[in-house]
Amino acid sequence: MSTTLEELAAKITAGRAKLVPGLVQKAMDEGVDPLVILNSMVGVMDEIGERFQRNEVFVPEMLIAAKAMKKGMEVLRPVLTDTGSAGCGKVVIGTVAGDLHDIGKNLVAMMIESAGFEVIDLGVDVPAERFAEICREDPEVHLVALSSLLTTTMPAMKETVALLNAQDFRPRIKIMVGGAPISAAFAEEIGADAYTEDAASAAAKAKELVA
Ligand code: B1M
Repeated sequence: MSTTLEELAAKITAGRAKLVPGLVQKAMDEGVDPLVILNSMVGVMDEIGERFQRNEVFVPEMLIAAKAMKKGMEVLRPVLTDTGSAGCGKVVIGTVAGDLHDIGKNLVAMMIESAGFEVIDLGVDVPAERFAEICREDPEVHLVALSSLLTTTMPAMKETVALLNAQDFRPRIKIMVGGAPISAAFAEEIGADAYTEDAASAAAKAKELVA
């Protein structure tokens, strides 16, 4: 008999979005740690990415699985972001221009929020100037968090950091970057202040940067 997590993985893979929230809730009711549930769902996306690379699934399958995972994250969100406070200041987050991936960015936003920040989420495919505009308009923004999942959008991340680095407000903000193709070396090369590998370390780094 399959466990709830196995059933959850199967439903995400099949893109059965309506069934996913109930299974996430069931796993929680059975006492499974929410972080274990989250990691299990992330593992499903990794598996789908590998199958995509082997031409075993295509964009529509990736898309429906992503939608199903997002439904599951809605159930986990209140559990993972239980502080509700905004004592650490404001963070602007977004996926850079040309890039539509938002699951990782949403996770980073959730973790940063639960670390006590107010998060302004600009969404996906965000032009460089939009990040600059928000920082210019809101003096309470002290951190900009940029996500990129595609090697082809790494140049957009570079352009965004370059634009932010050229602004008068630059001394007031820190810039943090991340996403699967990003590395600490790339972050340094483009003039960002920090790189982190995952959502949990992004939240810890955010606190460190604005302390
Ligand atoms: Co796309 N896709 N995709 N995709 N997709 C990848 C990224 C890919 C690796 C798949 C593969 O080939 N194995 C590949 C990129 C290859 C490359 O560039 N090297 C790829 C491709 C090629 C594409 C298209 C070009 C496909 C096509 O059209 N031919 C296309 C591009 C569209 C575009 O953006 N312009 C495309 C489209 C899509 C969908 C729209 C169908 C869908 C996204 C839906 C959505 O996000 N709403 C999708 C999906 C789902 C994936 C995979 C399967 C899963 C991504 C995901 O959500 N992972 C992905 C394969 C994979 O990642 N294994 C793939 C789970 C998520 C929790 O992890 O986002 O890595 P991740 O986030 C992590 C860390 O990276 C980090 O923390 C997060 C959590 O711990 N992190 C940060 C992320 N941002 C951070 C910021 C930080 C710090 C850490 O600080 C600010």
